[in-house]
Amino acid sequence: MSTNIKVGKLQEGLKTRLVGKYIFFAKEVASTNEWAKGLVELGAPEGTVAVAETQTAGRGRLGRKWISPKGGLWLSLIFRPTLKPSETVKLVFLASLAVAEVLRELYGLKAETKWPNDVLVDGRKVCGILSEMKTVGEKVDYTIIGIGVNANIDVEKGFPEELRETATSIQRALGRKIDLEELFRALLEKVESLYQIFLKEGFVPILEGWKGFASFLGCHVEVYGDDERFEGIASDVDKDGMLVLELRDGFLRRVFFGDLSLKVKRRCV
Ligand code: BT5
Repeated sequence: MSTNIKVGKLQEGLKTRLVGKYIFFAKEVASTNEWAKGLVELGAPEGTVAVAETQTAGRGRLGRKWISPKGGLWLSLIFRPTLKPSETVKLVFLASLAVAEVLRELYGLKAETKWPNDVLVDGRKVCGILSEMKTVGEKVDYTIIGIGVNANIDVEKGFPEELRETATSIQRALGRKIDLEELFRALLEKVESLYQIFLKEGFVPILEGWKGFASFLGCHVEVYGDDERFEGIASDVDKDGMLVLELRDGFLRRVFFGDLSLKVKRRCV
């Protein structure tokens, strides 16, 4: 079993046609999303994957930092479906669903999806997704989906203090390390099968699968960004990926999948 990434093993037995046909591996990069952008600009096709053992400038949304020590799975995927810019969020749901399903199937973890871009285990963030795109006119030229999974990370040693309460890792949840290449391959296979469903049947089956793991639905939540904050019952996520929030006065507010985050405040109904 390899608990560090061995480049020769990444593609061994990989059962995909598109996702991971070309895999670029580095021991260390600034950010795999940045790297993948460079690759696509050089002509890398859809399905190309960039994966690194560590990132020195891993990033989250709005330029936030993503802590990426050795032992994690830090990767970015290149997609080029025909989408409008507002639709690329659908690929974030697809990636979160893929991660949640793989964590359940491979390790029996009760992984949950949380709007907008997290996967949780034991109520803590085990994975974050970052989508970035290039548009040409009204169309998306390409989308990079960055996936960061805290796999073989000792949370006490590998993370700064402020993350130890809110973040977790597969290692922490299972009490053992896992085979990183096996996780990598399972994730690519899951992404490919969900992407085929998405291309054939659209977003509905992806969203339904994602909602099936979304335990925050029905809960009293707080939604917050840099300069806004509001509360309500998370009653649904709609077909555009917007959070439907029931406010105290009974009105429904649709919250765009943007730069906001969500915190569960109280028990769910
Ligand atoms: C995200 O942003 O959750 C998106 C993370 C995407 C990371 C992947 S790794 C491969 C690819 N290359 C990149 O450069 N990025 C992608 P956001 O929702 O903005 O959450 C960021 C916040 O999560 C930070 O401000 C921290 O509070 C917290 N955080 C940072 N590192 C973390 C980690 N490893 N695990 C859990 N939480 C973390």
